[in-house]
Amino acid sequence: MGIEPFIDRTRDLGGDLPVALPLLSREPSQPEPGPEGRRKYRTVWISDVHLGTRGCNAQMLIDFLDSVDSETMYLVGDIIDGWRLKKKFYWPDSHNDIVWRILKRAKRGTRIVYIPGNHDEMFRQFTGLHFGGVEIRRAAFHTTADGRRLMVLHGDEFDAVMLAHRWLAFVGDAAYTGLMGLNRWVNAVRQRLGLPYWSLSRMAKHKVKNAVEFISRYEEVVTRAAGERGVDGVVCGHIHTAEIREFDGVEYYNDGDWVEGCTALVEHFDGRMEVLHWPEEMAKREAARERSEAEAASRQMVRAA
Ligand SMILES: [Mn+2]
Repeated sequence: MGIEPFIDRTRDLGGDLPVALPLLSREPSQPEPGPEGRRKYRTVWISDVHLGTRGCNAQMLIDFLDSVDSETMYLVGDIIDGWRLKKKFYWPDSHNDIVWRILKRAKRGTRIVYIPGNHDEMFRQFTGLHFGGVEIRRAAFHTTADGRRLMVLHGDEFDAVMLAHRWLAFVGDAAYTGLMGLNRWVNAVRQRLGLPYWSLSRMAKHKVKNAVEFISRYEEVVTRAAGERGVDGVVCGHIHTAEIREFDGVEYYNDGDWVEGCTALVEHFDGRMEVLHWPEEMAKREAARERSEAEAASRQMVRAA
């Protein structure tokens, strides 16, 4: 089955903009450091941030945005969780800080393409429009530095095709919310103990056979559909599982999420693609800082002796 019927599907979504919009003009609560000294990539893809929910690891995403820059940035859906916001308003300053940083980035000249997902589908009605330098698209085509053509879409287009959507049923239900709560609690304790972030749900998913099968099937369905479309690969999000793989010569990229794994997909200036696991990047940076501090201390000791 091709992707076309899903992309061209239009729906009457009504006019319910998230209540969060008026907050965008506020200054950030955490001042943004200057863009100099950031790691620069040609392209960055992030998705499934779920702003407006407690599950969002906002602090880690702020750290990512303050450490990484790119020429183009794709927001691959489920950035703001409109479903949850409608039920219960939850919008801490850190979530505002993220929106502020993204808009600031657009102002500085980064090309930002926002492809709404199923949780922020209220933005799909604005497809083709620009807001504060952010382009809203239903899907996009990206050409890498080495000339590969990639189709970029959120990925919920395939929910209807995935007949055995056991994992998605799980994602939607209370068990998932409970697991996320446990994940937050475990990490609060770990942080107090000075331990790095660790994703409980990521481990759980790898242990549950059904989840593993679902993810693998999803990856294949999406990639085959993209292959029929004649592109070299596809970039999506939606299933909260970062991955780089290939099916019959067609590439599959998933940028993961900022609820569980805290990952981004990046394209280097030579076209090489990589998944950045931000908790690991933060731990590496912390270790390097400790090492240099220890070296400085030992140098001082030598000097004193
Ligand atoms: Mn989604």
